[in-house]
Formats: sequence, structure tokens, C-alpha cells
Amino acid sequence: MKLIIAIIQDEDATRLVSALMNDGYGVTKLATTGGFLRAGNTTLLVGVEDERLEGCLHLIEKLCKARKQMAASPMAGGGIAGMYAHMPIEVTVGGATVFVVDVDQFHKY
Ligand code: 2BA
Ligand code: 2BA
Repeated sequence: MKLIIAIIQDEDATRLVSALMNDGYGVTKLATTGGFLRAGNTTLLVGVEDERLEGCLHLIEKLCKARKQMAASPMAGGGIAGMYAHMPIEVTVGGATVFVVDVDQFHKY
């Protein structure tokens, strides 16, 4: 068994959770915050049998879109005499950041 930890954008979460549930995957949705943008995102935990892993990853890849967002410069609050402190930069977020980890044990009590 694997545990998929997928960090996705809020805008994609509803559709992806519905699609995963329709295909019979178990899903837990967490409201999370990205460290860089300090904005809300969504983390999904999906415990899957090994043979269903690829199908789940395929759905995540299909339904999560990359988007451009403006962010405050990483130099905000620092930099030489604050010269660049408010310079916005464009970053491309997602589609999805996905970690797949081996599950040592799985219990339901
Ligand atoms: P955030 O940390 O808010 O990052 C949002 C986007 O900002 C990132 O998109 C990336 O394009 C950009 N970014 C992040 N750190 C940067 C930096 N130091 N300099 C310039 N640009 C930077 P994604 O890479 O698609 O990541 C989306 C979200 O996934 C992240 O939100 C974070 O919540 C999560 N994430 C990404 N990599 C991770 C990792 N290695 N471990 C844990 N969470 C991660
Ligand atoms: P929920 O997804 O809200 O599911 C609540 C309960 O509804 C489940 O209890 C199960 O009895 C039932 N249920 C879920 N999906 C169903 C379906 N497709 N058809 C019929 N009944 C269904 P539990 O199995 O004890 O799960 C409790 C919570 O644990 C779940 O809440 C979910 O948040 C999490 N979870 C369970 N299995 C998971 C997995 N494989 N991966 C990630 N999270 C899981």
C-alpha cells in the first residue's frame, strides 16, 4: 500500500476529490498553507493499494492545472536598503506536488 500526499490548488480540489471518490479511492482533504506564497492550498491524503497507484496519479495529473500567481519578492523585508522590497514576481504554481510513500502498516479501529 502507498500513501499519496498531493498538494494542489484549492480551485482544483472539489473536482479532484469527486473524481477520486467516483473511482473508489479513499480520500482525506486538509486545508493547508504554502510556505512561499503564504496562501491557502489543499493537501490530499490518499491511501491506495499498489495496483491502483498509477490510476490515482493519472487523475491528479489530469485534473490539476498549473496557474500563474503574483507574489511579493522573496527580498521583501530585506534587500539593500529595501530597494526591491515591494517588487512583485510571477510564479507558476502546481498543477500538483505529489509525494508517494510506502505504508508500513494500515489499521482501521
Ligand atoms: P508555496 O510554498 O506557496 O509555493 C507556491 C509556488 O511558488 C511554487 O509552486 C513555486 O512555483 C513558487 N516558489 C516556491 N518557493 C519558491 C522560492 N523559494 N523562490 C521562487 N519561487 C518559489 P509549486 O512548486 O507548484 O508548489 C506549490 C505548493 O506545493 C507550495 O506552495 C507548497 O505548499 C507545496 N510544496 C512544493 N514543494 C514542496 C516540498 N518540497 N515540500 C512540501 N511542500 C511543497
Ligand atoms: P469519509 O471519506 O468522509 O468517509 C466516511 C465513511 O463513509 C467511511 O468511514 C466509510 O464507512 C464510508 N464511505 C467512504 N467512502 C465510501 C463509499 N465510496 N461508499 C460507501 N461508503 C463509503 P471510514 O472508512 O472509517 O473512513 C473515515 C475517514 O477516513 C474518511 O472519511 C476519510 O477521511 C479517511 N479515509 C478512509 N480511508 C482512506 C484512505 N484510503 N485514504 C485516505 N483517507 C481515508
